[in-house]
Order: sequence, then structure tokens, then C-alpha cells
Amino acid sequence: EPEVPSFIASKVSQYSCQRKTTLNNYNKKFTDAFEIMAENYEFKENEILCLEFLRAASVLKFLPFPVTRMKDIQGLPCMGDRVRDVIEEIIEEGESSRAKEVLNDERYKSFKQFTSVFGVGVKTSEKWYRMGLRTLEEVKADKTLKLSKMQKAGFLYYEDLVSCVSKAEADAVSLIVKNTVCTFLPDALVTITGGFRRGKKIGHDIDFLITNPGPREDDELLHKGLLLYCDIIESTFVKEQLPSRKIDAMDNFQKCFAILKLYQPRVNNSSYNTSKNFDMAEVKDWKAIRVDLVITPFEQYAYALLGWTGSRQFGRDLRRYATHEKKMILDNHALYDRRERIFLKAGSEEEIFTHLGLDYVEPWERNA
Ligand code: DCP
Ligand code: MG
Repeated sequence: EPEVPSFIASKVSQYSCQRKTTLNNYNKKFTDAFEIMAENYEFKENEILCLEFLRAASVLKFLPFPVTRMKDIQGLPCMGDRVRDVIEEIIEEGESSRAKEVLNDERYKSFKQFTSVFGVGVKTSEKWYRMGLRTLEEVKADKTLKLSKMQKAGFLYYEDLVSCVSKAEADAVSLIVKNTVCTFLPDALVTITGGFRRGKKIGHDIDFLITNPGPREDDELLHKGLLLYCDIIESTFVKEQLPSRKIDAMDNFQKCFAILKLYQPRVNNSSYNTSKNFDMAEVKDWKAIRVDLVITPFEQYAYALLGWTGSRQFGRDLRRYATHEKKMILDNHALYDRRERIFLKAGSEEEIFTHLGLDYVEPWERNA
């Protein structure tokens, strides 16, 4: 049988930061089911079971072959009973009845719709669901609801925002952001992070990291025009503050969850569009695109880049590894060595891996 000879299940690390995970997933059948289970637990705010399924998904994404028998997962980490039950059923039946139940569950379906709106998270969904609301149409029709500025923008540009961002759109936006930033800060470094840096061809948003070498003059950058919608979060980072221990820590950088207006060349379908009566004004020639802009001090750039490149699971495991294997605390700003009681400086991602005693993992190998 075509088994990869160098693959030894018992040597697979429980930490995804010690594995190389490309976008080449041989076990999508399984990982899709796990991600549905995980999302349902997230909606129920059951972090433990959510992480159990996300970790299992991440292990199967790393496997260099498709799982076809229970023997294939023998010795692998993160394969608890709940996970094994789902795998077994998919092997035998071709699909998971539990994942299917979730997809048909009323609460899950409502939360899935609600959280697809920019600015709506689990907390808001919970509130709407308790009020008896079930669909986005019902939410929109309820005039007693007080929507935040972010949620109003989310509904206004909903269709554009749920349609994913392509690599081509990311490249176009990248040029605009770079040009705009450089007119204010000529020496600034602008880097695409998130899924696109990991080689993904589509994403739900485009993440940028902006830093300015030399003296800090970037505070005003986000306050100058460029954006359709912009929610600026001021930096709350205080010098010498210890890294956060939270598993999904929100960082303290100045950042902006924005919606950008991307003008697109109109698709010119000459047989229809040349009509004299064709009203050009009615054709929307732009698309709303979600963009995260994160401004980082130059000394923290490497940590911010590592954190914002993700994947989320890769970041969680880096922090868990730092805490449990190295007695260090890692977040998007810094790495603190608790034994030595010092902050470890890093000018590149490679140096952070070295501080942690880890082999370097390339961005496209962080799709855990
Ligand atoms: N991130 C972070 N802190 C936050 C938000 C995100 O460290 N407060 C990190 C984890 C993510 C990365 O930034 O991996 C980018 O976040 P996204 O939610 O945009 O995730 P991706 O870019 O990986 O996926 P998508 O294609 O859905 O945008
Ligand atoms: Mg992203």
C-alpha cells in the first residue's frame, strides 16, 4: 500500500507549530465535519470541545495521506473518543450524522447567519436568538434593535462582504494601501498578513501590518481619509507590559477594522451593454472589501507579523508551546522569558522560532 515511509504517527507533535501544514489537505471530508462541530461548540461558548475538534482538524490537515481506516490515525495526537467517533462514521457512511445534525440545528443555522454580518459575534447572536429572532430578514425587520455603527455597515455592504476576497482583489487593494500609506509615511513597511500571506487564494478579509522604522509618526495615519467604514481602535499597549496569557488574546495595537471601496473595471458584455437605454449609473462599479489595518511599533514588528499571519490554530499552539514547554509568554507584541525575567527581542520571525527552540516554519506551512 502507498504509505509514506518517513511518516511515523507517534512522532507527530501535539503542537501545530512543530508541524508543517500546507494548504494541501487530503482529509477535507473529515476536517470540514470537525470544523462544523467546533463552530457549533463556539456558538455554545464551549471552548474546550471547540478546541478539541479544531486541534483534531489541524492534525488531519497535516497528514500526507487520506485517512481510509481507523488504523491510519493510530498513535496520532488529539484523537479523543468524540473525534474518533466522527472519523469512524465518515469512514463507514461517507458522512457524519452529528455534523449533519448540527447543520440542520435551528440555533446553529441562526448563529451562522447572524455571525456572517460584520460586527456581529456570538454575544450579539445570543441576544437576538433569545429575543426569538431566527433569520437576518427578521433582524432587519425588527426596528426596535439598536445596531452598532459596525453592524449597520455590515448590513449595508452585506452581499459584497459575504462574497469572498480573491487573491487578485487582495493584490489590487495592497497597491492602494501601500500607495496611500507611503504618501503619509514614505519609509513605512506595509505587509499583507493573514491567510493571503499563507498562500490562500481566497479570504474573508485582507490583513495588513504597517510599521514605520525610525521615530514614531504613525499615530495619525489611520485618521486620514481612505475608507468607506472605519472603526479605529487606539493602541492600549503600555511599555514593559507582560505578554497576555489568554488563549485567543486580542492585541493592543492601534488597528482599524475597515471596509474599503474597491473600484473594479466593469464587465463589458457588449451584446447587452451597448443599448442606448442602458443606464450606466445603475451599474455598481465597486466592491466593498473588509480590510484590517494594524499599526505596530518597529521593535514589535516581528511578533506582530507572526501573530497576524496565523493561522489562528498555529498561533494558539505557538503560545501554548511557549507557556508549557518553555516557561515563556508569547503574544503579538513580545516574548517574555519567565525564568530569566527578560523580554527577548526579535527582528525577524526566524529569531522568534529560535528563541522558542523551534525549527522555522514558513508562512505557507502554517495552515494548521
Ligand atoms: N489575529 C490575531 N489577533 C486578532 C485577530 C486575528 O492575532 N485580534 C490573527 C489570527 C489570524 C490572523 O490574525 O490567523 C488573521 O485573522 P483572520 O481572521 O483574517 O484570519 P485569516 O486571514 O487566517 O483567514 P481569512 O481568510 O478568513 O481572512
Ligand atoms: Mg484574513
